[in-house]
Amino acid sequence: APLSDSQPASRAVPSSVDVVVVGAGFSGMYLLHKLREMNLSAIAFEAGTDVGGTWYWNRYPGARVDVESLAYSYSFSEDLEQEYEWQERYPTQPEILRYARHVADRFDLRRDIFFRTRVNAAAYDEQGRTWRVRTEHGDAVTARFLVMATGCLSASKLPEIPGLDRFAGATYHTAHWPHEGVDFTGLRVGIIGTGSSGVQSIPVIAEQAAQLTVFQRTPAYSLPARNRSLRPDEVAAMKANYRAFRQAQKESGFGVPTPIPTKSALEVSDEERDATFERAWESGSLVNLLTAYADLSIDQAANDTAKRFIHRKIHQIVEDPRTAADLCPEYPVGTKRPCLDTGYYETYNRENVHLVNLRRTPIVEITERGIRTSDQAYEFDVIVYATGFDAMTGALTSVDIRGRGGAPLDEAWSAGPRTYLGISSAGYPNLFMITGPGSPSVLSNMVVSIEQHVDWVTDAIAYLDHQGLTTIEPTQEAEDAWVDHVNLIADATLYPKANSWYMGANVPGKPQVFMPYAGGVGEYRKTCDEIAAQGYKGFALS
Ligand code: N01
Repeated sequence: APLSDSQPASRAVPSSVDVVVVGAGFSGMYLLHKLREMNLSAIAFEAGTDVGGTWYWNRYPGARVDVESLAYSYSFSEDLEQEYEWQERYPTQPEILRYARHVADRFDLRRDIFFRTRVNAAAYDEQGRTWRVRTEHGDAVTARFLVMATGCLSASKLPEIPGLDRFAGATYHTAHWPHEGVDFTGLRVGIIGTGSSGVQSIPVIAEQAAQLTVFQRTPAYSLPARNRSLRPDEVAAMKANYRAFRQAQKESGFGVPTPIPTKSALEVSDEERDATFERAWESGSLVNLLTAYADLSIDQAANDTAKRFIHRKIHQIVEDPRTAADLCPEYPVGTKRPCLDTGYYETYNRENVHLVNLRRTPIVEITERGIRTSDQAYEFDVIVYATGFDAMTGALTSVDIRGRGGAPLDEAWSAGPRTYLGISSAGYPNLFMITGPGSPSVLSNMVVSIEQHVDWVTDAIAYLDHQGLTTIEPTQEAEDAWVDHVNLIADATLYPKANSWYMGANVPGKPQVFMPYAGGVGEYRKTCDEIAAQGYKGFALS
């Protein structure tokens, strides 16, 4: 049955609370639950009409998670963990949204969430030591703490192409998909973008559309997901072993337990390496590929072995050699987010699907009837934009956040985001970000990173209250040192070698810095725990 949306909150926005949470995705929901358990008053504002965040907005056909359901789920409630029944290895967007809605019902979260309400502005009041938060509806609320649970991939982005609003047909962005779905039957469809959203939706749209033309600027590395229904025996085994599994997640590099590789890709024979890559390819797990050898993410020659393996796969699957060549990426494997697909490369063997390589023939403009490249005019009934997000910072800087002295956050971050631990920023006392830039976030199983941040932030608030303190703010020195540390780790990897959204490269004018922390979830957690244990070292408390 189609999911119906939540009703708008019937009560008025309170004038003051302990904590304002912005966003009711996986972060905001767990935060609300946790804060209530601490007997703090908290409300959340959510732009959507229901909970779920990413899984509320991204309803494009074929949308799935690329971390297994039994791992991509909350660990904070053992009852939830034991009782919830996942259906698929890699669940679809509707299945994950159903889970989010189940969590909201189970913990009665909706009564403190104001849906259809975007936060416009938040200003720190130095005298009162509070945040004044304003919504698009003109409501204002004062809070001791402000937590931005706004997600890393939530500020969607249209391409900078002339004529965008000239097109007479229908247009859709993958992150703003109509709730009732789109029927492409018999239509001529153009899609721009071949990141994860494009790679997942292209095979599904191709099955419906009369013709599908894919406009590709940069090809993606994609592995077959090998999705399937979960077997009762594997679910039972996981449920019997969940505590140990969760612990292993916390200590792992990506929030997904995998053996730590010790060998170099260059020290083994070609046969052995091919066999290893083949097992990863067959396993349907990105992490298995990225951790197949110890040096894939740091050594170009090692990485080239994985690149050649995937190129070979693409050429084996895609029948037209020119299309196959166009689908082969040149940047190092893993330096842009790799994709997990269901029948992606195979889709290019369909008669009704055509690939346009924008490196050869760039888009010149969108016209009333379609898309014009440097060598051809294409006519469409529908254009789909799978063009991604202003990642990691977009959702934060689009709110007018003012810290000490009225300093706007987007100005403080004009040369790239500056945080301590990806959780807080100097000049912005009592403001926390969940999975902010400078934390592992997008390089990890998001749910693991979300839970860690929510636990850390709520512990910090409890600590302050227990000590009779009111404010927490990173020192400039601690923040500078953390930014240096994040850069140092990134520079030891191949990540900066690709024009990725990790680098801000997809947004014209955005400063090019590698935003997430690449040192791994386990290491990062240890650092955060040590800092807390030392009385929040690097933070000024008062
Ligand atoms: O966005 P993207 P996405 N002209 O930025 C192209 C997560 N996610 O929504 O690479 C032409 O990756 C752009 O080209 P280029 C996951 O973390 C996960 O697909 O900039 N093309 C690129 O091909 C993912 O990484 C899942 O050269 C233009 C595409 O549009 C992240 O979200 C599923 C263009 C954008 O790709 C974002 O994924 C979906 C222009 N002007 C998303 N501008 C899972 O499976 C942009 N492009 C879990």
